[in-house]
Amino acid sequence: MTPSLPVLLTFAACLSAQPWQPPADSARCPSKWGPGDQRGSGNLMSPQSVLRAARLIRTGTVFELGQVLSPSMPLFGARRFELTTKRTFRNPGVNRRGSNEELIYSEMGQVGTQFDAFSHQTIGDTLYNCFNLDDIATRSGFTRLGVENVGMLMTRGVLIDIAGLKGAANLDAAYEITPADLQSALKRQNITLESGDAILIRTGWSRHWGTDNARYAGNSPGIGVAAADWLARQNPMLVGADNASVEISPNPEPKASLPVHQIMLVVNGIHLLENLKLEDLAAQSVYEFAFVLQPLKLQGGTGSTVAPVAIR
Ligand code: UVW
Repeated sequence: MTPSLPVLLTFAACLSAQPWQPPADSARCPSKWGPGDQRGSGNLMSPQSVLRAARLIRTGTVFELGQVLSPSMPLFGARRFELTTKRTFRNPGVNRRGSNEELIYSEMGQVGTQFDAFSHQTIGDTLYNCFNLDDIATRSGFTRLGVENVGMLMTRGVLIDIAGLKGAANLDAAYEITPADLQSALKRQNITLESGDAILIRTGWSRHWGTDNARYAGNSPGIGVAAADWLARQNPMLVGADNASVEISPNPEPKASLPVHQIMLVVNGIHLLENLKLEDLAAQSVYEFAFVLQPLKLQGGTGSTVAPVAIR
């Protein structure tokens, strides 16, 4: 018996409702940047990307996109941040020079506004470009894909204001940003994406940072699998957002754990940037700017706390 159209459609709907499955290693490696490549989307950094960004600087206005690091910021899982001031000594010289410093106990790779390197996430036992976890992970850092390989990034930045599109202070916690949302927001802002952009997505969720940390660190809106696939096809230098994980969390598919992390970092070699401050850019309708970021040179680190800037 030939199945009816509704039966076929239901079957198709069931298929599309399957949780995202990572591609086989053979389907994603070597990466488009070649066997052994460790830089992924960082390869889009070039003198041309710097000049392209510099041409967007018109007024010299700087927007700081990084959150302040403190023990009272939202922290995920067992992550922590402690800063102990060391009032060290008063020097014996006639000029009475005193000296102060601090000891920080933290995961400097994964707190605050944070940049994810490719050693941060795996699909099973392999990472970006199919480096094997056991081959590159040591007790004192990763021998490949460490954040020290990234270096300075400067490129055209684009804000995609989804909260603005929806006329909301922030998206609802369970809101999954779709490709249609991204496209509608870009159209509303009269802007198009270009290869090599730093794409920053505003959900409005950062308004809970420091005011309601439990809410900030709980369920949060963000891009879903379809939007991540669409963004990856735009060939960005990085994708960031004003929430904890860039993606919707938890994923609407309960069997999927942060699939966008794998789509971006592992499958496509695209860096993620989390916990951004985007309110000032949105308030002033600054949608295109020079974007500058340099991760800490933590040898073998999985990421870096950062203080990126937008300049227009
Ligand atoms: C989250 O903790 C949500 O993401 P990441 O591990 O990238 O910080």
